[in-house]
Parts: sequence; structure tokens; C-alpha cells
Amino acid sequence: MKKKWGLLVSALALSTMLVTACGGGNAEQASNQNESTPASTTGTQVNIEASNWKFNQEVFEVNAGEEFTINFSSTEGYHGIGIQGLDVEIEKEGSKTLKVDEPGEYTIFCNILCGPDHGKMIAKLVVK
Ligand SMILES: [Cu+2]
Repeated sequence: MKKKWGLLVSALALSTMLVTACGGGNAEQASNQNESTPASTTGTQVNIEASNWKFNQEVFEVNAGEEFTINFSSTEGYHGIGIQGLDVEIEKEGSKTLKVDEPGEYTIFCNILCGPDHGKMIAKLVVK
């Protein structure tokens, strides 16, 4: 891996430090390995916001075989997302571009132990 990401890496490092302080830690920094350049915002934009203790939508839809970008942010509290079966791990905020060829329903969950209702932070990514 090259270390030329500058500010992006700094921001991620800071996030990771904060998460570590909160007892998280199952989220690896490998989340960016397949990411295209941050400037690439083509394709469907999936905006996911997390607050205490829910996501802004229960269902997010994308098309199979088409690139899409997940833009995640914590608007209240400190949260993250992982998506079952997909290579997505974002903490606090960030973006991830990916493509899913297999139609189906993928569970989106908070990957940071964020409080009493952490377990309720579940949403669905529907790939059509
Ligand atoms: Cu949580």
C-alpha cells in the first residue's frame, strides 16, 4: 500500500484513535483497499447518516453490477457502518465506492459499540 493519501490517511488515523478509545476495534483499516480515488463520485450516491440510535433510512437501494458510492456520516453520536458480506467498514464518516454483482439484501449495521441501543442500528442495502 502506498502512503500518499495525505489528509485522508490523517483523518482515518484520527478516527481510528478515537474509536480505539471507545473500545471499538473490530474495524480494520483495510476498508479502502478496493476504493477508487476519492475524487470519483460517479454512479449512485448512497447517503447514510447515523444518529442515536438509528440510520436516516431503513432501506437503501442500488443496482446490481453498477458502481455506487456510500457516503457515511455520524450526525449525532459516534457511529460507523459495516455491511454483512461486503467489504465496507466506515467509522464516524467517510466514503466508499463499490460494486455488487449479486442481487440480494445486505444488512447494514453499526460497527461501533455506541450505546444502549447500538443493537437497533440496523438497515438494509437492497441490491436489485
Ligand atoms: Cu453502534
